[in-house]
Amino acid sequence: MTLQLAFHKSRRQELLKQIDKHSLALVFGATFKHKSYDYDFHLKQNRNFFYLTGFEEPNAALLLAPGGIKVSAGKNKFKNVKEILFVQQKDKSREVWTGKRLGFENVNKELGIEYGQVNSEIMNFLTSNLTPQINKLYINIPELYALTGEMKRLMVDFYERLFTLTPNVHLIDINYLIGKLRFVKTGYEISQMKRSAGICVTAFQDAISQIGGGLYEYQVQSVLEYNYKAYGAMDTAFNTIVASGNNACTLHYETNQDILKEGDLVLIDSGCEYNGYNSDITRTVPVSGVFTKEQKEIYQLVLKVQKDVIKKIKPGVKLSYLKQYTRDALAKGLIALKIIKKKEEVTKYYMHGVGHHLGLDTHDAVKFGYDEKFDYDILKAGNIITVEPGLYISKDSDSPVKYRGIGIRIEDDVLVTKNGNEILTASLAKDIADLENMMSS
Ligand SMILES: [Mn+2]
Repeated sequence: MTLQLAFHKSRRQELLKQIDKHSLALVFGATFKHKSYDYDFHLKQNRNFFYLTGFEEPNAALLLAPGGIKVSAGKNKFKNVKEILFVQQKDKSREVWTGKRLGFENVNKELGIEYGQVNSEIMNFLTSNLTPQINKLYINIPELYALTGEMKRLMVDFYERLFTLTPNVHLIDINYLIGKLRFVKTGYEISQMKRSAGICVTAFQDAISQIGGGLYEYQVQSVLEYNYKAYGAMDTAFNTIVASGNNACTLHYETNQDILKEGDLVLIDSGCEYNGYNSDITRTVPVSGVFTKEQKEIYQLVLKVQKDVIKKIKPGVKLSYLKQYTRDALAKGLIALKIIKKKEEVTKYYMHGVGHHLGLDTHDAVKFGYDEKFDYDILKAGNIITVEPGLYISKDSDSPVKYRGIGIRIEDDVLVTKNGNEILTASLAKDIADLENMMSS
């Protein structure tokens, strides 16, 4: 069994431990989403389903049964299994158009999942195994209601059955439990995240070294995304942001249609997805290759806060503390530069948190909260988070005129280790002198 398949198996085993013995758990994979006329968006496998299976085909579902399910094991023979993967029927004529299908016969051999069945059998299995002894049913409920195509048709009866089921069975959303597992990354996951971060760094180095006045924002984007693919990342982690000048003050600017102007800064926030795992980097650099005095002042403030926050990261530290620290430190700096008078005004120029968990999702779907009553506020070894303070002084703001139109964010990906942390994106320059060198060569 490959490292990756062993990882997915270990995740199923962990989840089986977390759910009630008298329960069934059903996790749906992704189905196609319509884009226009007769074509769909590129299929994005559901992240929780991927976490448990590594299987990339649409129209699949995983059934977990801690108490076991009796399945056929050849002529007049039966066995008990805890994992069944339902997959698309093999179909030679469809496969000519849409590619090879694994087929239920190959599920065990190819994925290491105990038992495979064709997806049209889901309702049969549910009906015969939802016995009176089963009192909990775990489902990824949002995905159940977002099903399309053949899976929707297969599950229509189930929607109606829920009316008569729910008085007897606790219906529980399983995404919460999987999110708990995803909070701490395994060794295998950390190795994938490092690879993803490495590709992202290489792409940024190439893009930054090509920046100059007259380029369009989308051309910078294309250098990044070319490199992602060229180095084996299958996808972008999210829509790439290349925001020059005042555009940087729109936090999720992603139209990328403007031209880079000498004298402006350009903020680049982008990431790739390598084998399912995401990186997320932001760098802000001068279009001309040299920072102006005012740009330097704001940049140094953001950079110092970013470095100080990273120094504080170790197990036991609260994310809410890091967020508060960032806000206070940026406020202090803005007061010193006479951009604000009172600490509370910092939210005019800094309106987001300091970071987020990162993994199979860019804003990783793990149990998460800045509220101190959540345990998940406390960082643990194996967490991977971003650290991304920023300041956005829009043209329309009432700051001193010389600072208007400056938007800066600096973001790195950080692994929490036993004794501190490791910056996965450390090899990408962020000090002013290093960036200016990189852009002049
Ligand atoms: Mn981010």
